[in-house]
Amino acid sequence: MVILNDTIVAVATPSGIGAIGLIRISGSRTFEIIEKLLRKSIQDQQSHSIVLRELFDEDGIIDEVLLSIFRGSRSFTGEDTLEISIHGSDYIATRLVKAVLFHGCRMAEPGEFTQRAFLNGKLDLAQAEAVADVIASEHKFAHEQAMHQLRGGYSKDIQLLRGKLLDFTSLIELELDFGEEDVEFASRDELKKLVLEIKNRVDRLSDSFTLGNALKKGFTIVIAGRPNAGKSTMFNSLLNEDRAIVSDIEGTTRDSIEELIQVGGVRMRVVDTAGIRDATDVIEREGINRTFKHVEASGITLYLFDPSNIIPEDVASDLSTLKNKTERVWTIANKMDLFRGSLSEYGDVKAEISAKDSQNVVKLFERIVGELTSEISKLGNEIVVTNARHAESFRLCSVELQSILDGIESGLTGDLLSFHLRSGIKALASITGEIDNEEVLGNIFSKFCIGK
Ligand SMILES: Nc1nc2c(ncn2[C@@H]2O[C@H](COP(=O)(O)OP(=O)(O)OP(=O)(O)O)[C@@H](O)[C@H]2O)c(=O)[nH]1
Ligand SMILES: [Mg+2]
Repeated sequence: MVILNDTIVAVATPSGIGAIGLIRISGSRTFEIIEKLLRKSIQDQQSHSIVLRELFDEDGIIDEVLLSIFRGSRSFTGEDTLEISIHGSDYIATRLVKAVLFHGCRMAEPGEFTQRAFLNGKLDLAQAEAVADVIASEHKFAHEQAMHQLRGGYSKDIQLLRGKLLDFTSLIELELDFGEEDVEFASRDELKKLVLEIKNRVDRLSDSFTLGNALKKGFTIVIAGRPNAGKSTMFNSLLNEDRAIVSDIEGTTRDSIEELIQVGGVRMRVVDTAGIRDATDVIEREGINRTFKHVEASGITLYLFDPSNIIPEDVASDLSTLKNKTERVWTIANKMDLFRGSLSEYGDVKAEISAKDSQNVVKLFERIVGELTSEISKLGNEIVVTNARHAESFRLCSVELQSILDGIESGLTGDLLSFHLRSGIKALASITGEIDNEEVLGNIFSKFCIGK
């Protein structure tokens, strides 16, 4: 339960030594409390101004600080706020926080500043969640999506769709008021058209989650294939370092190794694995088990083969094993510096590389990024869903919309249609913030950092 009457304080910068540290205070008593630490008042200072002041507690001076002043609703939280820039010392931060606590502040909960912004109507819930995503973003894709959502994202769309559904609900509920009389204010044909249109949009958003989430978290690419296919060589070439042991002995790699790379603004987790074969050695067999586990969890599995050393039938058999475990498998012919024959018997070979000379390796990864991003744009959304809570709400909404479509076909009564409409609306509304469950709200903000 959030108590908005309290005035809260938090250190917004990470602990340790830094050039500057930032302490935030928000709430109705902000200025009253800071006055207690000042010898020269800031009463006359306007909102959105910065002043240099000395702060004191009973032991004397705490620090020389800059006070950024935000009065009234024109602040991030929508209430009186001070941002105090101090010298970046944990000692000063702790002593200052102690002083304001003494005069009536309370320590902020994680995310409480943002939660206040939400409760005071400065942000909707999807935007508030985007704040956490912006802070957490470590690569271009995650950052772009988070910024987009922070600036409104699909919030406006949702309002619009909700409004349309609500209009129809009112009409249907009006019919119910007429009781016995057989009136139909809400044209079922038009309702069907509208619901179809909205369902289409909602489904596309919902579908974008699998890929959106994978891209946000770091898309996993697993390099698999028989021993000596050149997997570790490719892995090293990609990282530009001698990360994995390479040798011409079959079964060199036993344990999987993974590293993070960035290509075209997308972060990827690349995994080099133990070569697949019927191993007799216990440890090697365990390594191969791990290979399959990684394949199962992969975004894309790159199946590497050396055409000079494997017949097409064996490639086909490896591919069918892999495709039983994961959806996307790309076949890659390696050691093309040695091979002079034709690859036509090997099925759909996505790329021809020479890992040893780093030929076409980066290009292959750029192509992967290209395909992933074009898949996203094919979904036709400006923005993809990267938040699991939103994805679930879209899915629930879609289920209700389907019930309406089925209901229209089967001549479902108005009261039941209205029930499904209301449930669908509720699912949409929960994305932007109409949530009647305090626990859910608390849970969302508890994942934030303190001071945000
Ligand atoms: N000519 C040529 N040799 C390559 C190429 N890629 C890898 N090799 C050689 O093939 C041998 C096996 O390479 P690795 O990278 O260890 O193969 P691997 O697939 O990791 O093998 P395991 O770890 O045993 O599963 C090494 O001698 C590499 O130098 C290539 O593109 N061209
Ligand atoms: Mg290897």
